[in-house]
Amino acid sequence: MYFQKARLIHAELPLLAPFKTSYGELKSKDFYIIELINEEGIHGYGELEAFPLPDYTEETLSTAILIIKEELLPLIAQKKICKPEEVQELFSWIQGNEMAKAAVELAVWDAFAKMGKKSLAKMIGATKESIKVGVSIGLQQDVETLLQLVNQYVDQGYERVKLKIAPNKDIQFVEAVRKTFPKLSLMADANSAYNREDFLLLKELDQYDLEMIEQPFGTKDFVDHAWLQKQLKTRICLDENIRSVKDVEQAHILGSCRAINLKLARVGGMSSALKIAEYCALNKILVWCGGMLEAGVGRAHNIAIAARDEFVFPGDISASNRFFAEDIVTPAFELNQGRLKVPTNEGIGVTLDLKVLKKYTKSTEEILLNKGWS
Ligand code: OSB
Ligand code: MG
Repeated sequence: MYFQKARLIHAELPLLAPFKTSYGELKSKDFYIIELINEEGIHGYGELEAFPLPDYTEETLSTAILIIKEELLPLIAQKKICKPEEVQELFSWIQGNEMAKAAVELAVWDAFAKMGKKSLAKMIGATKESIKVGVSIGLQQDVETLLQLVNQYVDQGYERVKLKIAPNKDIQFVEAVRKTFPKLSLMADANSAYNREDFLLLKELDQYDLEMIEQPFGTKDFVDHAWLQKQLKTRICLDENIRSVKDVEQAHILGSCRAINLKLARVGGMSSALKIAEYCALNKILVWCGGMLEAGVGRAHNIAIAARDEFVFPGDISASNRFFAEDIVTPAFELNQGRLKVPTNEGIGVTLDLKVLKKYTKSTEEILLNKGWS
């Protein structure tokens, strides 16, 4: 496959409510859609999921779009691509920049699935027709507001609830939710807000029958997480630490965690994610699909991988209306008895809703890629 043109669509969707974590707050979802068009006129789509600030990981929207324009698209432009697995190799000399790589690589996967007239889910070996999903709830002002929200999401059918926690917004909040919902599948995500000195507090969380505690320590703290995991009965789940299958191997050998939040964007795309899912299944690490407040294109990619057999635990893949008044794809993703349907149409299985997209588009840039193929 030769790609002839790329289109970079910069859009910003307002969030229905601000999303607050231990490191900051988002009021809107600012993102790019990377559209690649091949010689047969097939369009592949990827979503650039980096955030505006380098607070979740090092990348930002501006650094990622720069890497895409200056490094990744020229690599794509120079080469006939015979299968999507080649892209990871093609990009491998570039250190880091996983979200930039993923946005382009996932567009290539979509194009290949469409060329083969298969859904992306089928193409990557997924078998499920629908997937169980959970919801991630940001930090709230007070316990009452949080309880109301949990109640609302449980009523809507979400089977698993993740609470963001941060110093002084932890035990009290987790305890209240656990008391009110004794049977709920519940977990907490700290986004690196703690360190070894918070041991007693983290040990206290051990009593609330949580599914897991996600990323309590720093984004490079494999040893500290291993130290903590040995002293907790609750699973530790790593998110920010994991950028590749090598990181998962390191975590496994050190005993840093018993679960992995797998995000396509954070690990550089589908090829890397598939390796991680397989490694986790083989080594009995619970692997599940995380989220980045994605718009519809990113959400569609998440659903495809979450439809594989390794993913038994509900992902952070809520319906489009959990975050947005309207989504940029059609059909939008709807919750049905705690599940989302896995699209069966070709590729990601949804198409851009151009009317909605246009309303939220800030700029569009077209880049010609046919500059001498080899
Ligand atoms: O840590 O998983 C996280 C959102 C933005 C950045 C990091 C995280 C999250 C979430 C939301 O938890 C997951 C979702 O998209 O539903
Ligand atoms: Mg997380």
